[in-house]
Amino acid sequence: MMTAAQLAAVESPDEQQAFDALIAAEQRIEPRDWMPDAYRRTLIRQISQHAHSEIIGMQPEGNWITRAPSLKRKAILMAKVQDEAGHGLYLYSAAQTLGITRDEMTQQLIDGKAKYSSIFNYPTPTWADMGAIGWLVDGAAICNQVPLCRASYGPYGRAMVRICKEESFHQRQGFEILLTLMQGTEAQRDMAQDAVNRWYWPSLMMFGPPDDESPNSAQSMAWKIKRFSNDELRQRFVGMLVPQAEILGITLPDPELHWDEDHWHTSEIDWTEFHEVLSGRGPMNGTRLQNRRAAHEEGAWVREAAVAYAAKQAKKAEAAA
Ligand code: FAQ
Repeated sequence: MMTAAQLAAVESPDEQQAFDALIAAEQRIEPRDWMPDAYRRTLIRQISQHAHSEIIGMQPEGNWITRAPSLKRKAILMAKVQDEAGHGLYLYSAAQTLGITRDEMTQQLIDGKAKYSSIFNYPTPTWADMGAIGWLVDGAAICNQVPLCRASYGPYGRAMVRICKEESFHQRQGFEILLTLMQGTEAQRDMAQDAVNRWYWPSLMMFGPPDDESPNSAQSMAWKIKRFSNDELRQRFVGMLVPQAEILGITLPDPELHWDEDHWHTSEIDWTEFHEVLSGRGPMNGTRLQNRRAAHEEGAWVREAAVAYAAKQAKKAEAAA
């Protein structure tokens, strides 16, 4: 059986050749360009999942805005959560250039049909979780997303540039929260270590399944959407964490972790947990979706008002013309 890309090549050989040449020459594919259907579908899948992750990802930290330990911490956390909303919006806009509407994507999310990152299905019971999310979750996001700035699809790559700049601030603020706690009382140090113990393994799962179980990687790398494999990026992340953990005085919760000639040797990741979370059975999946649905329903009047306002403005403009 022919793959979707081969089928497209038979249907439109000239366009396929032009597309292949652009990819080979490290040029960007833009919305106006012809592209194989499978390339378009892959991008819609990845970009919309990424956008949903940013939007759902506001919840674990949003949970702490009213309880941040000082006015300064509250202002920083509010700005960070607001940045994540912005990332979601750029990414929805990038996906829209591929022919899907924002309404369709939102509907897929609230119907529970769309994936979003597994990491946002874990609870945030203590203030130290804000440090662990910034350090580990934003840290993993940077490792994964810096190469996406060179993704072959123009609107995605360009959106990633600003997103990555903001993510690096986020990572530093998380590191600084943990550093402050580690320089505090014994109870504060324990709280920081406990948060890292809980977030470390899920943050490694953010990079996706191992390479030999990643059905999308080979094609996405051939299309230069992904530049490195899931395992390569996971390795890079562990390498980044080790010296930073030392500075913090925090122990990464993996007794087997060590450098083994040319790679980081880690204990086996619990992929059963990963698949459970992806199937909707993580600790917070239900709550996250329920909150997103409620926000959508409660925001209906805003959307209606915006449509009514736009219609009124259009009528006015028509009357003036
Ligand atoms: N969670 O064949 P692969 C952030 C799915 S943003 C859930 O390897 P692919 C910022 C995958 O979709 C975090 N699902 O797939 C922030 C596929 O499902 P499908 C989000 C996962 O696409 C910080 C199936 O498994 N970042 O953190 C996960 O080649 C703090 C097979 O996997 C992005 O989305 C997972 N962890 O590689 C916000 C980055 N892993 O669709 C707030 C862009 C895999 O076939 C607070 N995305 N799956 O049914 C990517 O780089 C890629 O899509 C991967 C997965 C690497 C995530």
